[in-house]
Amino acid sequence: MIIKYFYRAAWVLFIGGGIALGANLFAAPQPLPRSSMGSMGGMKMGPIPGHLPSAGKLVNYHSARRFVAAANREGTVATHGKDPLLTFEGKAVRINMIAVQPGFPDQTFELHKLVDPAIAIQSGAKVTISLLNMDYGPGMLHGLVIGKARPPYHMVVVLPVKHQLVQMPLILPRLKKSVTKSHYFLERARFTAPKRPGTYYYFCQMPMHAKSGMYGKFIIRK
Ligand SMILES: [Cu+2]
Repeated sequence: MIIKYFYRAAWVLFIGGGIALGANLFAAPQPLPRSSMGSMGGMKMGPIPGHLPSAGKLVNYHSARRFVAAANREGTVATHGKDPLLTFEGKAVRINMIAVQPGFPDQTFELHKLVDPAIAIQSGAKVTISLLNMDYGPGMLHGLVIGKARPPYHMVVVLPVKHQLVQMPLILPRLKKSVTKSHYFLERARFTAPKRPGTYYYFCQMPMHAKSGMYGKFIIRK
C-alpha cells in the first residue's frame, strides 16, 4: 500500500516536473519593448558579452514575405568555382538576408533562394543590409557580422573580428510556431565597402552557429 502511494507520488513529481520544464523550454519569447533593447528580456539564458540581442523591428507575415520576395529578386547568380556566387552591381546595394527561412536547413542564411551563398559587391559600394530572423524556439537568436574572420570558427567568435565591416545585433526568434500567424524581428544596418578588393566572411555570432555552418563568403570586387 505504502509502496503504491510512493510510486504514485513519484509519478506526480516526475510528470509535474516534466511539464514545468517543457513549458519553460517551449515558452515563446514575448515581444520586448524597445526600451529593453540590449537586455536578455524573457530569454532564459545568461548574457553573452558582445552578443547582446536587439528586439529590432517587428513585422507581420505579409511583410516578411515581401522581404523574402525582394531577397529572391535582387542580385545576379553566377558560379564561383563550383559554388553559386550572388553578385550585387552598382555603388548602392541593398541586401536582404534571412536567418533560417522555414523549409531551409537550421543554422543557415538564405537569400535569392540560396543557402549561405558567396556574395560579391563592388569596392566602395554603399550597402544597406537587412536581416530577418524567421527561426523559431528559445535560443534561436541570429545576428550577422562581416569581417576577415575565416572558418573554421570556434564555439564563440570573439567580437569585433579583424577588419569588421558591420555587426548586426542578435535578433529574437519569431513569436509563434505558426509561420503565417507569426510576427518576425528585422534589423537593418548600413556600411561602406572598403576601397580595396578582398575576401571577407559573413557569419552569425550566436555561440555555435558559425561553427555549425552559419556563414558565407563576402567578396569585395574592383
Ligand atoms: Cu545564428
